[in-house]
Amino acid sequence: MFVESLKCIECGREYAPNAIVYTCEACGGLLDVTYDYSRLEASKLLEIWSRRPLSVWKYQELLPADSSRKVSLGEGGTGLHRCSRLASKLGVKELYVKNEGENPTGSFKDRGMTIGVTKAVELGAKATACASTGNTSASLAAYSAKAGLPCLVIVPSGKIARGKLVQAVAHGAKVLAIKGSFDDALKEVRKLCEKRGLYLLNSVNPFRLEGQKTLAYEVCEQLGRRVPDRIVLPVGNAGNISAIWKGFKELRELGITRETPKMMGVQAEGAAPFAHMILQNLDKLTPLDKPETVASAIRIGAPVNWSKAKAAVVESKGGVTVVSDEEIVDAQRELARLEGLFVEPASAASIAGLVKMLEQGVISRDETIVCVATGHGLKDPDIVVRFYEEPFEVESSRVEEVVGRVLGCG
Ligand code: AN7
Repeated sequence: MFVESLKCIECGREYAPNAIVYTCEACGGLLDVTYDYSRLEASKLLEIWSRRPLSVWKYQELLPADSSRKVSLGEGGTGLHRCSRLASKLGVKELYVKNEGENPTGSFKDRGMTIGVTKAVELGAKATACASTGNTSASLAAYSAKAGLPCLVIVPSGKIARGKLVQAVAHGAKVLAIKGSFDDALKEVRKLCEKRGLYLLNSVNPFRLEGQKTLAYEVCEQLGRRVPDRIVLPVGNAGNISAIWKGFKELRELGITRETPKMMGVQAEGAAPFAHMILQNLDKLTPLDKPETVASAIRIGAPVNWSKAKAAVVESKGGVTVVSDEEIVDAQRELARLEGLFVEPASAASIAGLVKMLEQGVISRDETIVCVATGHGLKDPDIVVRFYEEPFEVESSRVEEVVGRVLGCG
């Protein structure tokens, strides 16, 4: 492994890579995993990688966990789908969707959890824990089961999608539903982890984000060692945008690519503290007390990774936008019906955000654009039932007549 340390992004203090520490003990800043890139040679890496299938662990030289002990369910290697029908509707030249719903538990979280839970095993953790808007808990529950570790998840009561809750229960996690928001749940679980020695696997855990950065390597490879002009993705706790940006920066640092994409974050109207900070050019994030959106995965008022994500947007010369719930559901339906990709509402925010930024002239139509669809549509079936049209109920004797009337093909 080529890991050097865990380094505070605020004050620069360093910690040993095997320390159980989530934020800087001196200043409270977020930690980043650092590597000795000088010992890595691009041509050698490319040669080794060319012999391995597309997956998170393909890139083990740039990961902080021991691949010989990996806790894996076959994560990563998701499709990068060229979306020609949607592109022509939007008048865009080259549009792709990276479909993270193809991961083992149906979201991008699996990229992080395979590394995070492998690390938990390496560090001798007795149990894992997280707070969650749904997908983190589903993923952590599955990887903890695979590792044989007990898992505790705390979710905001009544506020997470059914499919996700069902996954956490199915994999045997202890699920506590607290009265409060995701942000309240995260506060509680952080305290518990400090006191009881549970291993925390929210995205404040620097190891988890290392797994998530592999999306950048995959996109580059799937485009034939090309870098897109833009990456568009939903922002909740702001870990994923930070992780993916790191991945692209590393490829440039290693001399594998020359360019980096502009990172474009999308938030929902009722839960947009990060977007507002960027749009108003503020130095600090002001948390939102009661976030609300149909996209329950990103119903987050106090994104813990805001400072990393701010750097991602600023350094990449990217941007942010805000979309309404209606725009999110419309985008979800469009993607499902034009491209055969059924994604959950938070993921559809990336498409809704693209539409908005094209209208605003922030993104131009001749760019190569990758939207990240972070989770599978089946995670949240209730949204479809609520917002889409009902199926027709009909007596069997009247099927032909009704089909003729409804479909106009009688
Ligand atoms: C589908 O599961 O925070 O900006 O606790 O499930 O990295 O937080 C989920 C987040 C986007 C936002 N899309 O990513 C959780 C949780 C989907 C998500 C996000 C989430 P970050």
